[in-house]
Amino acid sequence: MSEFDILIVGGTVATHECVMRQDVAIKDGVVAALGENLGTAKETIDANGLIVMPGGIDSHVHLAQPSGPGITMADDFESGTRAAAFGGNTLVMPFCIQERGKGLRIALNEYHAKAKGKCYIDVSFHLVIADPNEQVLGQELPALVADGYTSFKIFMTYEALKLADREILEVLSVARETGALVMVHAENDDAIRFLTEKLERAGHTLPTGHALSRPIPVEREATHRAISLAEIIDVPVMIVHVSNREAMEEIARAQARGLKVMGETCPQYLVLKASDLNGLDIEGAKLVCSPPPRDAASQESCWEGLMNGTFSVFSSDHCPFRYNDEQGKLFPRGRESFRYVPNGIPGIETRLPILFSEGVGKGRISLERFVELASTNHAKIYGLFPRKGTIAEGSDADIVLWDPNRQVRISREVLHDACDYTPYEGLEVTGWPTLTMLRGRVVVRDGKLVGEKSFGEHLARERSPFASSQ
Ligand code: DUC
Ligand code: ZN
Ligand code: ZN
Repeated sequence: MSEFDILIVGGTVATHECVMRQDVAIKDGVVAALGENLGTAKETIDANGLIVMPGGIDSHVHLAQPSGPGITMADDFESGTRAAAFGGNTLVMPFCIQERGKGLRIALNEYHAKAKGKCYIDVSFHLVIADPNEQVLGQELPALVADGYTSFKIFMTYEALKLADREILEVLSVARETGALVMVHAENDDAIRFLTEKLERAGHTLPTGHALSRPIPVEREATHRAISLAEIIDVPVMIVHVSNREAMEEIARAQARGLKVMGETCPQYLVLKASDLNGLDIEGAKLVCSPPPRDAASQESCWEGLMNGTFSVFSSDHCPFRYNDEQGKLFPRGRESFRYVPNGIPGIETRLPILFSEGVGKGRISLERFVELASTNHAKIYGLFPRKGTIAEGSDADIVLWDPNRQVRISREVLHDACDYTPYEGLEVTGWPTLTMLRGRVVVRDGKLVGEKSFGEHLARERSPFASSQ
């Protein structure tokens, strides 16, 4: 009788702490042992020449999200988790969005119904609070945090989602009382509206106008305000999708003052630029996302934040809309003004290859830091460590085999989401996942989907150890 279910042999195990030649033994879906000459198993996987790393965790994705009348998000849970698995991920954290006038439980029921039986990898929802009324603040949120929904996202912009400062303070207070972690989309809504109308009056209605309507001070001011509001309540906060130096410096300054402020950045801020939209006419819609990509100096700033620890997570902000589709980027009113172009870009499958290739491959970050930004810190910050985010005895056998030498030219044809384009078309990367395993079950092997869409589960999470103000 074999001792173990699976042995992964001959690989180099990389965690956030160390990189070491080790074999990995798996039994009953968890890591049972690490070392050499571990014994016998029913199946042996050869990892010679490969990195054996914890499965990627993408703590910021949008799947099957209602996005306004006449607009449909490209990915549901099936295609989104499939693409994520191909990209070396074993867990994604999508948003469950409250509709104003409705409760969060209702929203959760709807999202769970959409996800049930459709997930190739694990999922865990963040709650987006769009209507912080008494019932939501006093009853629903405390009960939901106790049920394992331990993070919220709030928006400072978008008509249907934005909260006033007073409401933000209320949500932050509930977070402090319940131990939840609040993620903030920080952009100044009034400034965006003012600039959008001005650009429209001047006839600047093409997608290039999108970036002009959301210049860096729009993000910097809101970041500063979000941090100040969190300081007033004395509660930690996570500023998501940071795109530039000025917003990053607000976070770094707060951290230097001892505040628990965390930051996230995303691939689009490392490899895309606002100027990529120039000359694209309506095709620039492919790159419309918020905050917008900036310039080369901003890209370097975001790298700096990843290297020096100002940013603790690197997420995709996958928010996919098909391009050649009237329910997507070519929504008819988008020709009237950029303001009607669905906001968001795909990237769930390309996040890790871009970070590895541009980061580890170009000597900007170590392999340990790659693992931390790709997986471990997401698990730690969102209450799942050490079950997730590492390869250690007792942790879930969520494991990715990574070929550090595989060269891929990113193009629509090599990806597995339901979009019809990638904003990273033509980008050459070195480093690609060759096998993705969820709790000891192989989901993707050598470019083939071998898992089932019943493999993934929704995970309740512990409170974030980073959410306490102590
Ligand atoms: N915010 C997100 O987090 N994702 C896509 C669009 C947006 O504004
Ligand atoms: Zn956002
Ligand atoms: Zn997002």
